Amino acid sequence: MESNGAGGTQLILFQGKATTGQLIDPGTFVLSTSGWEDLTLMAPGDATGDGLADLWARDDTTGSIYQYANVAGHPEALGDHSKRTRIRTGVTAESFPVIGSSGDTSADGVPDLWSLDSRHRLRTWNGETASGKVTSFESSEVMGDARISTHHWKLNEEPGRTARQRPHDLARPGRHLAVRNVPE
Ligand SMILES: [Ca+2]
Repeated sequence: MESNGAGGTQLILFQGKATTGQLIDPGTFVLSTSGWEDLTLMAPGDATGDGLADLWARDDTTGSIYQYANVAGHPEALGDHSKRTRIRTGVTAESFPVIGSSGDTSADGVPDLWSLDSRHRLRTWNGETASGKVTSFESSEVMGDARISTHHWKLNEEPGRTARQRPHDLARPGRHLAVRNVPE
């Protein structure tokens, strides 16, 4: 998304070039020349079952989330406001300041949505499909609270004891840390 030079915003596509790994091949496409103000863009991957990457956009004020379905050979469909479909309501920027999609995070093959809400909790919404296309989401689930650590070391135990926190909880799976309080 960038300024369109007339006080608005336009949507740009950077194409990847397989031989160099660079994102410009041979240039950029303007997919849509206006109407991208106040939208947060998300990349869910393929949300419509045709193998092409689609686009989601959240209207930060109303909280509606729209799906812009890609069309083979016509990437400008990703910027066509007239053909977008609304797949969620009520996810406003005020209540859900940070929002995004990392594709399918629930391992059912359907892309999902995540957010850090205004109370700093990580929430996810599992995508739901009709005829192979995302049309809605399940109710959100709270996955964690960014303000509270899930593990901590107890530093007030008696000397010579192993820490009560099992070491592998804090290390990578399969790695064991030999952590003991130092005897006096
Ligand atoms: Ca999913």
